[in-house]
This record gives sequence, C-alpha cells and structure tokens, in this order.
Amino acid sequence: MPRTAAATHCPYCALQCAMTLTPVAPVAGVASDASAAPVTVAGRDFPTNRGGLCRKGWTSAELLRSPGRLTAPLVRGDDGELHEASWDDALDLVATRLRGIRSSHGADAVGVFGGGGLTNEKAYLLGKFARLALGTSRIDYNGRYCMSSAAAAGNRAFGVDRGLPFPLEDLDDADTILLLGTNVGETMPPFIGHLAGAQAAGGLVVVDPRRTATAKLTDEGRGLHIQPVPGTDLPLLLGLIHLVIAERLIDVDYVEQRTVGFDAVRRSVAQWWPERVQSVTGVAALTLRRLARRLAAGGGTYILTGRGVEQHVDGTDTATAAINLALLLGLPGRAGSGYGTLTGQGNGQGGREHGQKCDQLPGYRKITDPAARAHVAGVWGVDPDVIPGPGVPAVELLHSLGRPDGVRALMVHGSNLVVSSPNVAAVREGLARLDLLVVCDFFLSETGALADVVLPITQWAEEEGTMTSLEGRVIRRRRALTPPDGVRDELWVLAELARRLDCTATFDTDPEQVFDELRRASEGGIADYSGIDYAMLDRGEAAYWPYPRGGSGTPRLFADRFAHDDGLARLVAVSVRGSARPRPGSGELELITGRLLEHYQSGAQTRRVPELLEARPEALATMHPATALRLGIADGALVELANRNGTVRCRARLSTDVRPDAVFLPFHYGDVQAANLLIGDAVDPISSMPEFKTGVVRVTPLDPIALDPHPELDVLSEVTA
Ligand SMILES: Nc1nc2c(c(=O)[nH]1)N[C@H]1C(S)=C(S)[C@@H](COP(=O)(O)OP(=O)(O)OC[C@H]3O[C@@H](n4cnc5c(=O)[nH]c(N)nc54)[C@H](O)[C@@H]3O)O[C@H]1N2
Ligand SMILES: Nc1nc2c(c(=O)[nH]1)N[C@H]1C(S)=C(S)[C@@H](COP(=O)(O)OP(=O)(O)OC[C@H]3O[C@@H](n4cnc5c(=O)[nH]c(N)nc54)[C@H](O)[C@@H]3O)O[C@H]1N2
Ligand code: SF4
Ligand SMILES: [Mo]
Repeated sequence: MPRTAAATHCPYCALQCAMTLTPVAPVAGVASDASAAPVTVAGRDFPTNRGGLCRKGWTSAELLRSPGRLTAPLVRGDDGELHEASWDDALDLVATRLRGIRSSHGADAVGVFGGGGLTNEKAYLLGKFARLALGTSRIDYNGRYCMSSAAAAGNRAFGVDRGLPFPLEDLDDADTILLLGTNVGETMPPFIGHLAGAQAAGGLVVVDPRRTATAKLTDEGRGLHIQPVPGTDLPLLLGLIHLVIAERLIDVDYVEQRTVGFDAVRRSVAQWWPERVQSVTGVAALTLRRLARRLAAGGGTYILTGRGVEQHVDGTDTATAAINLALLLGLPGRAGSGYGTLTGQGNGQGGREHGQKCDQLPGYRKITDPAARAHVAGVWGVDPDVIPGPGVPAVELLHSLGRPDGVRALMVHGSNLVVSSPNVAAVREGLARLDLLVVCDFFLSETGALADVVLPITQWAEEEGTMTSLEGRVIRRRRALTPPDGVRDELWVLAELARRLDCTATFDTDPEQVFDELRRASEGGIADYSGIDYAMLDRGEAAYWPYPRGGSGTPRLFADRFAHDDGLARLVAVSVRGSARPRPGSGELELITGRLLEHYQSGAQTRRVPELLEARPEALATMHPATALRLGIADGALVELANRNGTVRCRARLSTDVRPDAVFLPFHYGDVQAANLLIGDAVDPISSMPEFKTGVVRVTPLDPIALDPHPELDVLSEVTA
C-alpha cells in the first residue's frame, strides 16, 4: 500500500473540493477494525474550496472498507439469487450473452447507461466501447437528468457549453449575485464562501420556492429571497427582461456589438409587464422592479442557474431567458460580471464532453458531422462508417427496455437509475423485461440488486484519472491506497470485455494512456483537451479547456468573442408554452424535489455512511404547518403522496420554509420512499431533460392502525431502527 499522502479531490460533487488522503498505518499489537477507514481525509487548500469540505467529503473514506463493499463479481444463478463468481466466469458470461443478443436482435439491442461521476478516461472509453466493441448507437447517461437543459441553452447562445466561463473566485468581488434555483448552501457548502462579498454588499438574491439554507444567507439585509410559485421561473425572467428593456437598463453598446436577435426578444417580452408577472409567479411587481435595477446597477453582477429552474419541460427555455437577461445587461465576458450554470456531478462537465451522450463523439463533437466522424475514426483506427449514428436520449432509451426493437441488454456504469430516473415504477418494469442487465459498481445499489451480473470496481481513492470541475478545470484524481482483492479497475473491465467481443480497436487500461488518446480524439473539437497532459497537472498547473496543443487554456471565456463562427452571442426569443406546467387542483400541492446536505443523489453511497444515514435516515415530506393543519397531518405522521404516476409513503415534517401550496421531497431514497415514483415521463423537447422539479400531488395522512400489516411500514421501521 502506498504510504505517502495523496493530493486528490472529493468523490462526490462538481465543486471537486481538494483533499489529502493519508493512509492509516496499523498500530503494532492492536487489532485493526476491518471496516475502519484506511485513510484519513483532510481538506486541502484550493481556489474553489479553500481547505473546506462538507460533511459528505469528510466522511467519504468510510465507504472504502464499508461492509457492503462488493469484492467479487456476482452472477444470478438458477435459484434467482446473486452468487459470487470468478472474474473470468463473469466476463465470459457477459460477453457470450451480449454476442447472442446482438446476433439475434442486432447491435442496437444492447444499451449502455453511463454517469457523470466517471473520470474523463472512463467516460471516453465507455463511449468508445459502446460504438466499437458493441457497435451500438444506444448509449446515453445520467447527465441527461442533470445538465442537459443548461447545456442546450449554453450551446445555443454562446456556441459552447462550459458551465462556468469564469473561475469561482471571481464571484468574491461581485456586488450582486442572482442564484436561480440552486441551494448551494446544502449542495456545495464550501461554495458559499464565494458569496460573502455580495452578502456584504446586500446583493445576494436567491430565487427558490423554499426558504433554503441558501435563501437564509440573504437574511438581515444581506440580500433578497424571492419565493415564486414553483415552475414559474420563465415568466419571472421574461418579466425581468421586459423591465430592463422598458426602464432602459440594457447595455446598448454590448447588445449591438456582441449579440444578435435583440428585436425578437424585445417583442417576445412585450406582454410580460410586472403586474402580469406578479399574478403568475406571486412575486410582487415592486420586488421585480427593485431586482431589475439592482442587477443593472453595475459593481459586478453574476447570474447563476441550478437544477431548480432547469429540470422542467421548459428548462432549456428558462435557462435561455436567464442568458438573455445576462446578455442584455452585458454581463457574459465582461470582467467582474458573468453568467453561468452550476454543474452537479463530480465529472458532470467532463462527462458531457467525451462521448457518452447519444449524439456525441469525443471533444463535444457531433456524431452526425462527417468531419468529426472522420477525425475520431482516424484516432480509433477504424473506418468512419463503422461508428454508429446517433442514439436516443436517456428517457427514451429506458422506455425501450425489453420492447420489440428496443434494448434487450443494458450495461450500467455509474448510475442508480431505478431510484433517480423519472417514473421509476416503469423503469423497474423495463429492467425486469430485459434479457440481460449488467451493473458495474462498488456497492449493490438498488439497480445492482436487479442485475444478472454485477462487476465490482475500484473507488476514487484507489484509482488514477482526471475530472473536469464545474469551472471547466481539469484536475487529477490520485490513488492513495491499494484496492481490496477482487475488485478491478473499470478501464480494465471495458478492455477485457472488448477483447472477449473480438474488438480489434485498442482499449488501454493505463489512465494516462487513455487520456493521451482522449487528447488526440478531442483535438480540434469544441472541448479540446489536446494541450493538457498528466505531467502539467501533476506540477499543479491550472488547465481549463479549450486547451489546444501548443496553446493555452483560460479560466475566463468570452472576453473578446463567443464561440459561434461570427463571434457573436445569440439572443433567442422564448415564450411560455400554455401546457408547460400542470397546476394543482383543489386538495393538491405543488411537488418540489431536490437534495439534502447529507445525501448524494440516489443515496447509493451516502446511505451507507453510518453518520449520514443516522442524520437523515428516511425521506421526509416537508410542508407548511398551516397546510398540514388543513390536511389533518401532524409532525412526524405517516403520509401518502399520490398522483397519476404513483404513490410515495413516508413521514411528514412541518416547516414554514416551504410555501403553503407546496410539499418538498428529497429524491435520495428507494423503495416506497422514492420521489421518482411521482415523476412522469414528460421531457423538455429540446434537451430531453425530465421534469423532476414539476409535479402535483395529493397528500393524505395515513392511519398507522388501518395500514397494518403493510410492507412499506417495514421499510420505514427498518430505516428508522
Ligand atoms: N448534498 C448534495 N449535494 C449535491 C448533490 C446531492 O445529491 N446532494 N448532487 C450534486 C448534483 S448532481 C447536482 S445536479 C447539484 C444540484 O444542486 P442544486 O441545483 O442546488 O440542487 P437541488 O436541490 O436539486 O435544487 C435546487 C433548488 O431548486 C429549488 N426548486 C425546485 N423547484 C423550483 C422551481 O420551480 N423554481 C426555482 N427557482 N427553484 C426550484 C429547490 O427548492 C432546491 O432548493 O448538487 C450537487 N451536489
Ligand atoms: N426527483 C428527482 N430526481 C432526480 C433529481 C432531482 O433533483 N429530483 N436529480 C437528477 C440529477 S441532477 C442527477 S445527476 C441524477 C443522479 O442520480 P444517479 O444517476 O442515480 O447517480 P448516483 O446516485 O450518484 O449513482 C451513481 C452510482 O454509480 C456508482 N458509481 C460511482 N462512481 C462510479 C464509477 O466511477 N463507476 C461506476 N461504474 N459506478 C460508479 C455509485 O456507487 C452509484 O451506485 O438524479 C436525477 N434524479
Ligand atoms: S461540496 Fe461537493 S466536492 Fe466539496 S466536500 Fe462536499 S460533496 Fe465533496
Ligand atoms: Mo446532477
């Protein structure tokens, strides 16, 4: 085991806080606890986290020797149970079954579902594996649930999708920061250090239907919390655009010199005068006027979006409206001001650049572009015709599971999709219809538990690689310790399967070699990594893409031009579609889903950390006490949340932080507590983003006696035990 400390980054979110992992030396004569963390975690100074970590980061090492860690492949036997198997047997079985399914049903009968937590190397190799070893077009990933709307809006407006076109430190000096639908106080706690300047200037503005930890940062004159009706951010932003135009607050020179499309945008907001916006969003016209003037006051203004405004069927248009507002105020590319979106997953940025998206080749290239295909085919040493065409986005891929002409075998790398996908009841049925489900993971997640074969892999502290943070900065993940016997590196798993599938293309298993190949594949693309190498990252150089060979990268994009050929940004007129949002009927509440500080995503990892599970053992439906009183629900009572998609059973928590017309449910839990039982199949027509943040539910108290015996109560008592 390496005994020196490793300078690496957190396994979880896109802030990628820097940490140092130091192996724990065994103490002579003292028996060590096999499940104890084998490394200690310390925060490391870095511009984004400045030595800070959140509770998830501090406890991350506990997963390395967690009792539930998988250390041998699992194969489902004739008895219907999963049994340990050798690697050779498990991989031979997967390869044989994949070949059979492919020869009977065609290459597109095999699907791949990737993840934004994979290193750049894994994400790149997974895309190559799908296209060459499986020959399938059917690959997509969980970033579709996360960044797709913001990405679509950014590409459309700026010609490039780098979440933050400036370093986080730039926020420190801002007078005004508008946070739209993001709760960084819980989702990226060290981030809030960068809000202190705006708070001191009284200019932190948080738009969230809940009074979140982040909203509370605006208390005592440090800013403004706006609590709109959920799902009304688009009219809210159209109203702000109307106001900045009507009150002549726009930066006329900037709009003339750096953008196109102003007239259409002006016309499109004509109808959104403040009083009308007030009637739709519940936000007072006076507040809107104050906000418009504040945003235009100069002194440094930033507008940032998060999932709260993006995960709707009009998410791309809402992000576009936020960009339009920023462009009219002349913010993007101006020193000390800007627009950005906060990428979520650890490698949510790099994961959306190197080919696990159904329509994409490495370097953020379009799979339909003949020149892109020819370039990548050259790097891969294949004929361009061998590379399949575009596949289908995640929700459509999941709909096709086990259907005639659909996907019959699915490989999952980095997602617990039976908890985190919309309409999880239908996803469970789809997975049950499959001929083969293969899950690569370090724990038996809810999805893994349904698999035919589970392949155990190394965790972050046991592997080398690169991640691209929310700033578009490429950073090094470094190995701090030897993995347990029996687990394998994911690159090795892909290479071994490719070999067994007789794929003649190269599948390197050394991360640095894979990165070197990724660099060549990305060369000349939008996300060009060709000038970045491990040696410079190891020297501590800050590398932001695009970073062409022989050139350099920059933390600040757009200073002189945008990425469209003419260098101009596009103002794109968007409008409220009548049917975009279901409205609650009588007896119904707006459903808000989102995150808690202690849990990460589907909870597959954090529900296995004792301290985090203890802090947040079960899903709680949070509602206003007045609403609860009206519905006859006491604090802590069992409730049922139901709509036409499904039913969730959990306990209620009462808090005035939620609007009286809404109920908040975190999505970190499985079984009967899975929030996504309540989320339907609708997606944004441009990005295919599911509407995780839009829904209506009927909430009713459950009589515990009448319910007995009900299996879902066992689930609840198990987690609370
Ligand atoms: N603790 C923790 N941190 C995480 C993660 C995690 O699972 N747990 N996941 C990471 C990932 S992948 C992501 S994408 C990020 C997400 O980070 P955020 O975007 O900050 O997280 P969410 O909680 O999904 O949503 C943010 C807020 O949107 C609000 N919201 C809901 N509906 C609406 C609406 O209609 N309008 C507005 N304006 N707001 C609304 C919710 O009340 C919520 O407070 O977090 C990352 N960090
Ligand atoms: N209702 C509702 N649903 C949501 C959201 C919401 O706000 N509301 N948010 C959505 C968002 S933004 C996101 S990002 C998704 C995320 O939801 P998921 O896609 O389910 O993400 P995770 O829970 O992080 O699952 C990752 C799985 O992969 C494993 N894993 C981690 N690293 C690796 C690796 O390197 N290789 C492999 N093979 N496995 C690995 C983990 O152990 C875990 O089991 O959920 C979405 N679902
Ligand atoms: S904020 Fe994100 S990256 Fe930082 S410690 Fe927490 S989970 Fe890890
Ligand atoms: Mo995400």
